[in-house]
Amino acid sequence: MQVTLGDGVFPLTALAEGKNSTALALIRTGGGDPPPADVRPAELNGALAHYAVLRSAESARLAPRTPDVTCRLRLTGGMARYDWGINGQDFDMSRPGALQFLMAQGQRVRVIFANTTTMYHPMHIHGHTFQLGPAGPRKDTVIVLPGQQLACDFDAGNPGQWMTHCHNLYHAPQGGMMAMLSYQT
Ligand SMILES: [Cu+2]
Repeated sequence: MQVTLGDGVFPLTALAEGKNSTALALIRTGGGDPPPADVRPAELNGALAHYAVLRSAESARLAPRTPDVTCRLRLTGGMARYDWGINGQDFDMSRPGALQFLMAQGQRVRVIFANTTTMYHPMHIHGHTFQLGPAGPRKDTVIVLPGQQLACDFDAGNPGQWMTHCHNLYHAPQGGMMAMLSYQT
């Protein structure tokens, strides 16, 4: 999207989804007084585009297919003990095979993230992109809301051992909420 600015001082305001906190920057192309710090552009009051209303472009869409393998990843842990994990396990870098999910090249893989925690987790996958639903968006990071269960499909066409992990780095610093997806040869 391209925005053409006129002459003046313009607010660039970001609104955090799920809470009312904002961040503000100013773009100055000319003279004039800045807007007040609590300026809130009316555009921020529109409806959020949830995954359910997004559609992938047909050229990027996975062909309809029943999954060959399903990986169930419960997102676990909490703030009190700071014990973020998957299926109750803290990923151990020295024993990556202890928390891995197996697949084979050519399979349609379904990953089901079940968020049992009270926080949202942006779950990232390496080497692939998820599709949500039969015609939903393709994404390499999906936000899983507290208490939500989200099914994400991909085609196993990139052999290797790939991590899937929470993209909040403080939930998966060198372990924590991460798991390995491993192709079997
Ligand atoms: Cu997280």
